[in-house]
Amino acid sequence: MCGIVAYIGRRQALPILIEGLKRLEYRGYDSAGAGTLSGPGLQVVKCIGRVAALEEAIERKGGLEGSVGIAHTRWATHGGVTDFNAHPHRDDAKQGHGIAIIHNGIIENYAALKTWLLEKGHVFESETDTEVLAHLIGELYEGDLEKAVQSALREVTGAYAIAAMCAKEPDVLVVARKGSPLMVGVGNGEYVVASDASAIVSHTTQAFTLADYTVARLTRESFRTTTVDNLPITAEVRELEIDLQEIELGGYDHFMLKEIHEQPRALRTSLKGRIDLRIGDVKLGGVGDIARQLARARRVVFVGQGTALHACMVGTYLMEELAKIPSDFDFASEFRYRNPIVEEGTVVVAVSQSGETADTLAALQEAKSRGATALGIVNVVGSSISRETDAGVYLRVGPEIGVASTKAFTGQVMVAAMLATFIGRRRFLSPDMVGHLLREMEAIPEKIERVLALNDHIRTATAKYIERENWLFLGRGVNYPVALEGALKLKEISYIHAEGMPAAEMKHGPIALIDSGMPVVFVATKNSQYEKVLSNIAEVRSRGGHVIAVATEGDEHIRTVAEDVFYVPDVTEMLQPLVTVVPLQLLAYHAAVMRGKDVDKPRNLAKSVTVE
Ligand code: UD2
Ligand code: GLU
Ligand code: MG
Repeated sequence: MCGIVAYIGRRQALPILIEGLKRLEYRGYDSAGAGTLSGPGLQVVKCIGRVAALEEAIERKGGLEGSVGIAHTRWATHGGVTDFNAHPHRDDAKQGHGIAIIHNGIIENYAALKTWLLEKGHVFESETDTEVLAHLIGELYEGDLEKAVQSALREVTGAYAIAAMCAKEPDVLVVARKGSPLMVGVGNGEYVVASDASAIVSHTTQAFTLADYTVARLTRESFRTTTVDNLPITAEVRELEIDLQEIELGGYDHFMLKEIHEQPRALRTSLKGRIDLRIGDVKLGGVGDIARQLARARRVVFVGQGTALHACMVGTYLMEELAKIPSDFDFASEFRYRNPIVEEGTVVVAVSQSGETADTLAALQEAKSRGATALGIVNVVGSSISRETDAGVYLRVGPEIGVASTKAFTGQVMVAAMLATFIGRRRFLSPDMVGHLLREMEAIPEKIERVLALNDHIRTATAKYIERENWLFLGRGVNYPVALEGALKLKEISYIHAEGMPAAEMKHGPIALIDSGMPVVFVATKNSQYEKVLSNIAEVRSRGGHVIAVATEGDEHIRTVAEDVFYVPDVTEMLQPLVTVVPLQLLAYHAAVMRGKDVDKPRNLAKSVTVE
């Protein structure tokens, strides 16, 4: 991480690079830089801060000329956030060949390589692993950039997406990847390379994704792809499926707000063609071929991180309740390193919006190597996780730009619900029960629309507590992950301290935190645990906490015990997270806006976490 844009063509590169970086801004970063090749040779400008700061720095230097260029947003892993550590990095300022590279990812063996290069007399300007790779390419350069990149990458372990250019070969751009995402847009006499499609679609909708260990050599006229061992491989150019409207704000103040409001439409698209009320069944093209294998599964393990982990947790409730298969969830980062037990009949489901989450990808690979059936619940088509899985189901919720995940969460829960119903139908669920579930699923988008209508009410209620630095979010059963998600949303964008937990757990310690006026958010909808939640509410009230409740429409009693109530339509218990999470998304959004925070680009966070 975090963002790469590169261009070779007949136009001036700079405006295309800057526009691309802005499209990738949502991924989160701490510094930015750009370089171009032109008459005077290689020029590089880089600095910490926003892309806007980079634009100013470039202006001060009198611009960047040339129709070949590379640009980068950095999310520092090796070396602090400084101008020197920003990319592009050069092979060697004094004795180099005029090579410059940008890199996303981590070169794990950079220290050994650096020692070797230092012995050869190389002088480094930064503390990054990336500069080591730049010098290595320079060291191995014998007049052919493509060959030098291939040779260097054969020496490297870790993850990378890179773009490289060389003043001695002003009409060539070389890009490569292993582990970190990279895509090449194929235009007319030009190529636009980027970490994801959002920086490409305004130029061309034809593109190919690089497979791991692939190097692409691009000139204005043509391209070729090879492995790092220089074996030719074919790249499949296909039509990109996103349109520009999906990645623009369209009148909303922030992508997060736009994406919260997109949920009804996104879920309709996700459901489309996948549920069949007529025959009472779910049709999941992505897992049709292994339906029998899934029906015989002995255990399902969901793995993910962050918001996706919360969707995993809901997934276990759904899978046990609807498919009656013992299910667990785990942080992918924990699963992969704890020598996980994978037995005959274990299905591992990797959940990730981007499909690039490094820990989730690695957990999946670990599970596969131990014989698990690997499924993916992923948004980005063609992403690393979707390619590593045996089968899976795409969310189809459209690109998610806001760093705080919203529509991907509801998309993941909806897909998990469809998957559990699909498997359940092949085990114990009768067509009638399935029919009931499918009608409930179909009604969800309209119910979310009703929750969205509460926007102003939620803003007003949030304003009352905006000075508060500590919040609790409590829920039970299938709404317990929703409490965790509500707390995560609040902390990640407003930097308010919030904790989520099962409502009953409060008594085992956290209740000590409750003092007069502390906001405590309960998911208190009508379901099998409603009465229990009411008791927990009473416990909070008697200690002076302010109760904010997400409750079922028509529940008048709740008004007598909660300061603020956000009413959501009645939904069958197992699907409640799809509506109960929405008021909590809006609450977090308004809290962040009121506190003057940068909602779409929260500090220290990245959209797609491609490092461990
Ligand atoms: C597929 C097409 C859709 C339409 C439809 C017609 C794609 C992406 N989708 O949708 O455009 O033509 O068929 O029936 O072309 N997969 C994984 N891992 C994952 C996610 C998906 O392996 O994490 C595989 C999945 O097993 C399937 C393919 O990707 O082979 C497409 O998955 P999907 O969920 O889009 O499938 P479907 O049938 O809804
Ligand atoms: N590891 C490199 C660095 O720290 C690249 C980080 C990134 O992917 O932005 O500079
Ligand atoms: Mg996240």
